[in-house]
Amino acid sequence: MDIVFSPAHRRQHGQAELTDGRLVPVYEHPGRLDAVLEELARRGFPAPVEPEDHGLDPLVAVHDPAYVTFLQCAWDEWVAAHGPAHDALPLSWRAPGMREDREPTRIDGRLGYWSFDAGTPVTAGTWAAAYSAAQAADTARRRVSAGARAAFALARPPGHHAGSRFFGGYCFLNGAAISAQGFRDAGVERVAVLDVDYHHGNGTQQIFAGRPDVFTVSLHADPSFCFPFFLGHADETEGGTHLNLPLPKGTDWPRYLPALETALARIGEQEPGALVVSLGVDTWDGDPISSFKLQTADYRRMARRIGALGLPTVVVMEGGYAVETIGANVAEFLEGFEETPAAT
Ligand code: SP5
Ligand code: ZN
Repeated sequence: MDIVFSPAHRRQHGQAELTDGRLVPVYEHPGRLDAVLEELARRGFPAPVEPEDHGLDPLVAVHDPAYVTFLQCAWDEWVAAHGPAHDALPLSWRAPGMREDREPTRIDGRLGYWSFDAGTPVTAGTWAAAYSAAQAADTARRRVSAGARAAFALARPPGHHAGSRFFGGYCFLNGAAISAQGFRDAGVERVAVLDVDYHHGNGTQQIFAGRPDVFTVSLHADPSFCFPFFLGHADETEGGTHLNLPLPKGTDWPRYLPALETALARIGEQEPGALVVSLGVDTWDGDPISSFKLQTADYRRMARRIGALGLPTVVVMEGGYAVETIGANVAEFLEGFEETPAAT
């Protein structure tokens, strides 16, 4: 499997996020990807390739150009207002009854206008890193469009919480959505996105809501008790173009598998021409911010089933915060996928 990786991911290294009423060191940090890279090399995966640079076009195919411009400028605006010592974090958002049609001019207000949480620091390198991750997802998709069975965008910051007009949940640009839209623009009539990250893929759901050409599915911790809290319930079907499979605290493989089978059956019914997988391994038993109980060997089982669809597939890295096992969990997934043949 082709692996697309850019060292520019290291430029996103936030200082702190707001968790449990405290500022704590960020969970989403460069060491995550470096651990995956090391484990893949140890297991003999081919050396990764760097992303091609296709400019802003793949980004603005799924994100509002005004949002993309904001991301490019946010750090400089923050430094002009507050200096560079601390990361930029939003602290105020609009609620129902407040104005959505007036974008604030001051950076503090603009951060809230274009985001939905306080856990996603904007840093000096955020744009460079998020841009490289978006290009990695796009390059992986181009490899598959050119005939590869599958490709893996080993990229960060992750993307599935980022919507057409907002960042949050450690995400700025939605690589999975960029891949899916890329398949569409390359002529694939129907694309499916399968999101197996522990958290609901609210950005991906929002970007493709109501689009019969992109069927989106997310398996995740029930938003009744888990971030992102305000989307991801089973009754959100977006006119039949989306499926949410919320799962309870402590879900283990025997309880995860039936939901995965449901997701795969629904995807199969759509007869898509390509698949994008949002691969979060924060479903692992022992992840520091999650509650599921998947074991390392379960990722091989998961990937065998996903691969059995036989579809041209882009896998995009999302969450997974247990640095000691993130590499093994991803490697098991990729090896399991590679055991499956392409459909003929
Ligand atoms: C891509 C992805 O996985 N994003 C996840 C964003 C989750 N942000 C909220 C984290 C809340 C962490 N609470 C940890 C409690 C530990 N005591
Ligand atoms: Zn997650």
